[in-house]
Amino acid sequence: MFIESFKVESPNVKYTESEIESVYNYETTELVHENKNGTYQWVVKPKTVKYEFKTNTRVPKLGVMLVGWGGNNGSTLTGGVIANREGISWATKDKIEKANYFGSLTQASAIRVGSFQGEEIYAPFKSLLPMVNPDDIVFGGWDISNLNLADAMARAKVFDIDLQKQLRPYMESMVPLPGIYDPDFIAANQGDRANNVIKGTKKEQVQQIIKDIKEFKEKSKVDRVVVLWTANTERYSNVAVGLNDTEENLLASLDRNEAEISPSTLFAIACVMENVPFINGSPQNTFVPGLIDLAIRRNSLIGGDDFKSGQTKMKSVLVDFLVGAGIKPTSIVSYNHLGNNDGMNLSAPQTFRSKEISKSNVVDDMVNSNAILYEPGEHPDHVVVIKYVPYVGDSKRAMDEYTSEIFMGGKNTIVLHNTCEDSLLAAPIILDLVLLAELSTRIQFKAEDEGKFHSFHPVATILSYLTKAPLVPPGTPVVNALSKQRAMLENIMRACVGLAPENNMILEYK
Ligand code: NAI
Ligand code: DG6
Repeated sequence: MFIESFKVESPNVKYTESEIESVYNYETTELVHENKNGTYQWVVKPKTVKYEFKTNTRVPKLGVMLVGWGGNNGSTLTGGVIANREGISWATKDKIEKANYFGSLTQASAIRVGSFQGEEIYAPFKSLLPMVNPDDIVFGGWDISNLNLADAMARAKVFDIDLQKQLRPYMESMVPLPGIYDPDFIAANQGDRANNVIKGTKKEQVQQIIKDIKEFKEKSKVDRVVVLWTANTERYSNVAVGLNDTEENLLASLDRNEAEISPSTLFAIACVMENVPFINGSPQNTFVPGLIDLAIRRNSLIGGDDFKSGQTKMKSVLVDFLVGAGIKPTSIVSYNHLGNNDGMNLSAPQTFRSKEISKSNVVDDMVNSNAILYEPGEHPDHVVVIKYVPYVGDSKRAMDEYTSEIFMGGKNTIVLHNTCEDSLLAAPIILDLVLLAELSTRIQFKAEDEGKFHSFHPVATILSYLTKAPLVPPGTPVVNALSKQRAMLENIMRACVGLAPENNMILEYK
């Protein structure tokens, strides 16, 4: 059965006019490596830590500024939200389609709330905590190409033509602000697009971005702004002592107009200075150590990297399943071709390298979790290939071969072929990223030994379900397995309303 909403009634939960307060017992373990009579042994001690959560229930009017607004993802997301808001339907050769938010964890997935008379009861994911309704988001942003969003949507060739015609009047007046163009960081084949660029030194460019955010906030009368990078993949920037290794060095490099500060890092600096959440949807190392320092010191949310949309999402499910089943993946070969502007930009070796890195490390945690299968340091062969084939446009074709060792020397090969419009996968993920980033800024918590409530760590690991290479604070484990990432997010949200984590034990029926 499906219910639309629910309220928790418990001595541990209080709903006030502006907050949900919950007391939550976090059941965890403490590990000790003990010397008992000359032999070391691991001792695991169950431990309960009392936490208090406070969620501000006043949902702000949210502005979302996209860097790369006129790209395939930017125009598809903007058009998709307008279509939902306006209740647009359109004819295809198959049927009449209606706008939806399929592919969005927050808008189109469900959580189990319990059982009632022998039946499992589910509710929308978004019913857990008050969240911004995506229909109410005001969009804005930057692009190095000056096309208005209606023309950008036509250039992207993602939506059916009947839908494009209906969206055009809403999108014609939306024009991206000039972006920061630095040809050293993206493929040379993007040069023709760059007709809308901010001039000046890097410091002046940062100041301009700050001004843009302030003006957007004022003009669109939004309470909060989230900025998300969905612009071209950049090459990695060098990380070097004295350049960007600390906050001081990064800011000094900015003063010196140092060439090696990438446009995405400049956008991120501007956002951190303004205390505006900044999310990186591309694979490059925008978050150089100095920027992470800056964000931590200013307690300003940063999250990333690289949307986890298709091939990698499958990988973080399939390898988790294989390794979890005691099967040993030994070779993973991932090939894809696509023909959109992203594919064209990735056809340059330096930008491809950024994508190769983010796509290659996504099974490490699963492999490292099972020493019955893998020797220390052993890893499956993992190859990533991307080719640009203009004809297929946004419709990406991904082919994967997983070879594993099974019982008694047997081999198992699984082959997947996945065809899908890339931007239709990415747009709902962008939506989730901005909605969850905003929500997380309204949550405060403290453990029993902490005096004061505080927000989540500014490096937002809570967003990791949505990214290929989750950015984590220094010294924190990276989790790539999709089901663990989802459980983490859902269970933290459940804790905020005093619900136990979903443990799937269903003991009442055993
Ligand atoms: P796109 O090439 O269609 O759009 C990128 C836009 O960014 C372009 O309009 C370009 O003019 C603009 N741009 C480039 N540099 C800029 C700058 N410095 N400032 C402002 N605007 C700038 O690409 P698409 O398909 O929208 O993808 C965007 C990013 O998302 C790419 O980096 C891609 O690798 C990443 N991504 C996409 C996924 C997908 O499934 N579509 C999944 C994972 C990541
Ligand atoms: C080619 O791989 C283009 C990329 O931008 C991908 O579409 C994007 O990284 C999605 O990756 P994945 O592995 O989640 O499908």
